[in-house]
Amino acid sequence: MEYWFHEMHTLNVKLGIRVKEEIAHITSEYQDIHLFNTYDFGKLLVIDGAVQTTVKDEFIYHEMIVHPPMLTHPDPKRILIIGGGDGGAAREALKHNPDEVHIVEIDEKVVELSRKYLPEISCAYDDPRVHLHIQNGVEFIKNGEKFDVIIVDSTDPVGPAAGLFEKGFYVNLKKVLKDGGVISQQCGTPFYHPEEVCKVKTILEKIFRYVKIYLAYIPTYPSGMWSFIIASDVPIEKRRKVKFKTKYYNDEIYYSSMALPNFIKEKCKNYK
Ligand code: AG3
Repeated sequence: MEYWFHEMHTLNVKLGIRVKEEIAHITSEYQDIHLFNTYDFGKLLVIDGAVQTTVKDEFIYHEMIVHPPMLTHPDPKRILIIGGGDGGAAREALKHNPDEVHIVEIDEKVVELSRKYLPEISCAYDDPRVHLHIQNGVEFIKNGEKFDVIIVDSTDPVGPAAGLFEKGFYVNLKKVLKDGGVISQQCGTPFYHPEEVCKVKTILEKIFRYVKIYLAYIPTYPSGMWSFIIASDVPIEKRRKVKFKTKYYNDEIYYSSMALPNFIKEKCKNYK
């Protein structure tokens, strides 16, 4: 019998990925987590029915959520990742030779499962510079420790991650950013939900001097068109070149990913 994983992208559109086997299924305190082995995308991590990452296309998301903010900062040494329990963002951040990378993940089951079954993504945990905090990100940043770059690698803005898309969170985030600090966050699909990224942009513009939306193409996410946002009080410029091998990111992509189609620009212009 053929076995397919489906994610509903809208009420009338769904993505199907043919599955070889289910590796694990855990209902944690916060969410429902599945790990599948699939034919075309390798291992697939699903939370509450939404694709989080696959071994085949995770490089696009993880390189793009990490390298633009890291290369905007002149010398990022202390990095905070909020969410990102699979370790993929930390793996990319380590390539910039920071002193410390702190991961604040609310759900220890995501970490356990990723460490056990997704070593190609979670390998960052073996590095002594990586520190894991099992805690709610909203609470963690109230402790006042400061960082050069903060990356918000969360699930969709519903359920446990909803608080990571609200003004109060961003105000506190800025308080724990050192001078010249830079933040990035994943902001959903601008094809189906341009209002989500425009909302975050509007909030961030009240808090930071420079804010830019940027895009990447992620085959297993709704519509394939994905948005991220970068914000800082220093101009958003590429201050260094990458010194390591990348599979998606390159120096041209730093700027080209920030070139937006008109439907997003217009949505954001009219967003109140
Ligand atoms: N976090 C963002 C996943 C959002 C996908 N949404 C969806 N499929 N509806 C990914 C975490 C990877 N470290």
